[in-house]
Amino acid sequence: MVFEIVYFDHYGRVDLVKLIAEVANIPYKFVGIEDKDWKDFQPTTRYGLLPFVKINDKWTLYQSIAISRFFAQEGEDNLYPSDRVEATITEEYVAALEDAYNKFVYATFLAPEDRKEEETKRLTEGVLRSVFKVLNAELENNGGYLLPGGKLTWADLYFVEFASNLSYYTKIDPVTFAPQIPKLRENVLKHPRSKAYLESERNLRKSVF
Ligand SMILES: N[C@@H](CCC(=O)N[C@@H](CS)C(=O)NCC(=O)O)C(=O)O
Repeated sequence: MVFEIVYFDHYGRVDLVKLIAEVANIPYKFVGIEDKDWKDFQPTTRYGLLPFVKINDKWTLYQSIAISRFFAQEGEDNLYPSDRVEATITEEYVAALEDAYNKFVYATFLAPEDRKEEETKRLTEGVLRSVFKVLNAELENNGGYLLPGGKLTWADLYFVEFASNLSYYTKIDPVTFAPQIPKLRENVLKHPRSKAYLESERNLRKSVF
């Protein structure tokens, strides 16, 4: 079964989904929609937003976090912990990252031009600072992983991918907010499938981090 991941034909929010699919060894095909085709394509989507994944003929799954969780649960290497407490802790971290990610999207892409600077300041002095501080402390305690025991989870992949989105789309340096991010990146690169993907043409960021 090859899952079809549909997003715009560039780097962005879907890259967490792709990274998890790669690390979890989920077979997928990426379909990139060109910006010029979006107006006609949008009404065919459930929420008017991308990404989505065609799971099978009957089921198309939307929402990047739901897709990421599904792939982490379905695939190899226990990216979604089987222990209920550990899984719930990763849910907390993913939800906290999502709070910050949504504010990053607003400040960077959606806010009116004349408010972007102020919204970016609100982001960096508010939720980004507080969430990255908490997660940085966990990385520090756990040798560059969010959970104890050297276990890579979907929450680590979200953190590393969000940091890359910040570096790619803004002037914000995520490492100033979470100095342990280089250690996390090192750990992510220790996973052979993650390294192979990040160095491949399939990585539309075209740089490892
Ligand atoms: N909560 C959704 C958000 C999806 C979303 O905002 N997608 C943006 C691209 S990153 C989009 O489709 N924008 C097109 C538009 O607003 O017309 C998810 O995580 O999948």
